[in-house]
Amino acid sequence: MANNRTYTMIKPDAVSAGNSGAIIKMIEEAGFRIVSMKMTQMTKEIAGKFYEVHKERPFYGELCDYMSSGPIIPMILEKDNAVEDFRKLIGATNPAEAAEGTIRKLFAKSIEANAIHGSDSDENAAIEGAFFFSAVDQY
Ligand code: RTP
Ligand code: MG
Repeated sequence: MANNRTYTMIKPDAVSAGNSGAIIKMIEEAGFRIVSMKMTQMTKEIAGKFYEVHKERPFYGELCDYMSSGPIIPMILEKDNAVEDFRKLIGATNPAEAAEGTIRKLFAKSIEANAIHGSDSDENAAIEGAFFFSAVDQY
């Protein structure tokens, strides 16, 4: 498959714990090229927009509070089979169920504060990347 892209963000728990560097190293060692990267913080309203697809789920309010509680590091990544391979690298949503050696197994604190995000489809990767980065950043 040709090179394609996914969207990720290192979540507030991993940034505040000082694990960003170790996580970025794992991402690069797994063969992903960092296309775009920055540090920023979402307001609760912006987190609400980003997670609008989850608005009917019981954890939506808490998730938006949590994701706006501190700095995050959004990135666009490139690799062949990027979306699927990145979901493998990060592991299951719940760190208790994440495979050994995955980013969430190593760094996640809980099912909510689970260190990192990974897009679940090519279509969502494009939507999520464009939410955080303008066209000129996505070189
Ligand atoms: P992500 O979108 O962050 O890559 O995570 P995911 O696909 O593995 O999980 P998803 O179902 O999309 O959920 C989005 C995020 O919501 C939080 N969550 N909390 N309290 C709960 O039961 C619960 N379930 C999910 C997590 O931060 C999850 O990553
Ligand atoms: Mg998801």
